[in-house]
Amino acid sequence: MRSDRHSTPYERLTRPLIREGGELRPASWEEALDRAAAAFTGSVQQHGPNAFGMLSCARATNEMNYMAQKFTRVVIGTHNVDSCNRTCHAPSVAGLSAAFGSGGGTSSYEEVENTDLIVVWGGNPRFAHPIFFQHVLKGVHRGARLFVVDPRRTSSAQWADRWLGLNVGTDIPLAHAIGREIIHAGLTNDTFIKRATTGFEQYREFVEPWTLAAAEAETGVPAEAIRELAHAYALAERAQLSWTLGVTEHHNATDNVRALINLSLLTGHVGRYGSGLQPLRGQNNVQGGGDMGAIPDRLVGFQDILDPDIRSRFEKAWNTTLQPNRGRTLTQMFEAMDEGELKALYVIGENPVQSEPETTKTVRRLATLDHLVVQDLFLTRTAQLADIVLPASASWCESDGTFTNSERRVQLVRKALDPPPGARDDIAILCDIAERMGHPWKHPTAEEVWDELRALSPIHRGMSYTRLEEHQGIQWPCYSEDSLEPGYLHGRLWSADPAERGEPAPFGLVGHSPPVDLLDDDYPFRLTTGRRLDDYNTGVQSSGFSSPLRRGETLDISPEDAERLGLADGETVRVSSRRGSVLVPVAVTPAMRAGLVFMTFHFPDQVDTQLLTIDATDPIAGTAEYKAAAVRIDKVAQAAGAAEQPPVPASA
Ligand SMILES: Nc1nc2c(c(=O)[nH]1)N[C@H]1C(S)=C(S)[C@@H](COP(=O)(O)OP(=O)(O)OC[C@H]3O[C@@H](n4cnc5c(=O)[nH]c(N)nc54)[C@H](O)[C@@H]3O)O[C@H]1N2
Ligand SMILES: Nc1nc2c(c(=O)[nH]1)N[C@H]1C(S)=C(S)[C@@H](COP(=O)(O)OP(=O)(O)OC[C@H]3O[C@@H](n4cnc5c(=O)[nH]c(N)nc54)[C@H](O)[C@@H]3O)O[C@H]1N2
Ligand SMILES: [Mo]
Repeated sequence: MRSDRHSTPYERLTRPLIREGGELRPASWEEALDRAAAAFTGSVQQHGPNAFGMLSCARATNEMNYMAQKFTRVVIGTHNVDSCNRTCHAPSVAGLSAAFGSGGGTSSYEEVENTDLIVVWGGNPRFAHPIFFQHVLKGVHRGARLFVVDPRRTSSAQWADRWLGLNVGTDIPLAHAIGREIIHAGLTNDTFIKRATTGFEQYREFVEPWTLAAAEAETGVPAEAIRELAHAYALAERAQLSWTLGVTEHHNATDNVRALINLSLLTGHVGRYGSGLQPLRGQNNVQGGGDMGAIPDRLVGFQDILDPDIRSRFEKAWNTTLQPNRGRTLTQMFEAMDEGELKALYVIGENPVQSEPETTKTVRRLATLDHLVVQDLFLTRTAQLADIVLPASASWCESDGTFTNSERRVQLVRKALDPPPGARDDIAILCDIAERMGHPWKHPTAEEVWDELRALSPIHRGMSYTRLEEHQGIQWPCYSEDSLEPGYLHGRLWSADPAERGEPAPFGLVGHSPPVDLLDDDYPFRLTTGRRLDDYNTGVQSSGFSSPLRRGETLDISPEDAERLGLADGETVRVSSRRGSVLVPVAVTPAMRAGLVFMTFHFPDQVDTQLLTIDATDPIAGTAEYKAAAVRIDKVAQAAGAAEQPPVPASA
């Protein structure tokens, strides 16, 4: 591995660490596990189980996530378990659940190749979901039209028939205008609306103010382009609508998701082969983590914690008593630290110091804990603040288990490498702590864990390891070992038989609410944050190599703005929000529209982007508005070395 000057490679952790006299020092496994168990036991005795929080790893296997939530619910006795699903697609799950009763994406990838229209809304799959994007391109080669809705002219947008470059945070006006246009042009699917939905009349009235002209004024998208997308979507025989964080990382994200779902209800583009809704999940197993119950309101297989019958089944299986209430989300755990109500946090494979908005606030909150235990591959910024650090193996290559992708397909992963000496399997670590806390869990194999959980989860019941291998992955639901369901969900909505059709899907009446961090004369630029191809999230797993495309962090800015501010490519500027300020070189690129700037959150040693972001959160899902900060840009004296930056690629 070569190192570039923006990021140092992280060394794999091979020994547990314990904080003593303010410093982390190496410790034996025995000592570290004893300490962790004593810390949690003491905390529960002193403050009760609800002062404990678990962040479970969305990169780790289903089996590990099942064990992490079982540890939280059985060994500790609380439902305070969550993951980075909260920072990305919790609003998709909430919105889809409100409409259809379950939170999964409705179609399989293959359908994208066999559809007539693909809408990629607020996502850049060319960079962030390259496998999905291969399916999109196959669809395009077979004649599907591709529309991309994104404030930036992204790399994905460059493959599109049409790019709708909207202002950040104006997705609801755009969706409502599309809906209104479909209604006014008489292109609704009336049979579907009548049979499978409720609230259409109210929706029709609700979107009436969003004329094409009104939407153009608010969104910046020309009326003609809105009209074109409306007609293309409604007239397509089959259509796929896919969205990601441009829709969900907002203070009103669940509303955004509802506004998009409305369009599928108007046209009947859901519940049929080739037509559906696809929120592309972020981490390799964030879908699975939620499915496993590593969320505060559901048990494995999306079973509601508030349902007494479901709880009693689990109480019997686990020989425990479960609280009859929901636990805290990740967002609520951090808020609870402010009140002194969360005292112990066990973080397995998450790096909140760098992934949460407003770093200074996050660090201040973590400092209120009595115990912070971090189990990771590397000494992350979060681990550096821990009292106990436990070195884990990397599940995607060093352990057996299963992952679940965005099309709900469960796939086996097999151990390909031995972990470095000293690192241990996540499940084994959890069991070793559980044992010290009076729950003598032997080290189960991944398959034993899987068989335990599928006995408890109807949607996973039919997926034995043997079958998963045989079919090269199986999509949920899979109710029995001799059946396979179709790859798309909600086919029931099309049934002529009301009993079979079940609950209709309600239209969501969601109003427009602009980003919380308002633009004004002092903070006139809209900063949106996201991803680049070479850079993975907080950088822990993708630091320390150089590539011709990689120039470290940059503030991407439009040629118009660069000229107006007199900025040359590579020149360092000071970027300030109402919360903090950083120095960063600019990259002038035509992918950006005037008034809009972009950064990742990948190079904290060079630029700590999270000093700028705002922790305004969606009230339903708890997701932060990472996609919309207001910033100012000031010229500073040229920083040494900044002019030597390689030229920026022309796409984003
Ligand atoms: N290479 C790479 N791949 C990754 C990751 C990575 O770090 N690197 N991370 C993974 C994870 S955890 C996730 S969740 C996914 C995320 O995948 P994506 O959501 O595709 O990635 P982002 O770049 O965060 O955001 C997508 C787009 O939202 C647009 N956007 C910003 N504001 C708005 C808005 O108001 N409206 C609309 N319509 N669009 C807006 C941005 O311009 C951006 O192009 O990627 C996964 N894949
Ligand atoms: N400004 C801004 N901030 C954002 C976002 C944004 O778009 N803009 N996006 C948000 C999103 S979508 C996400 S998902 C979060 C991501 O935020 P995090 O999940 O906090 O960040 P990652 O870098 O993905 O952290 C992954 C950690 O998991 C560890 N790990 C990997 N595999 C394993 C394993 O098998 N076992 C164990 N024990 N550890 C493992 C890695 O070493 C690494 O430290 O960031 C959020 N923050
Ligand atoms: Mo994510």
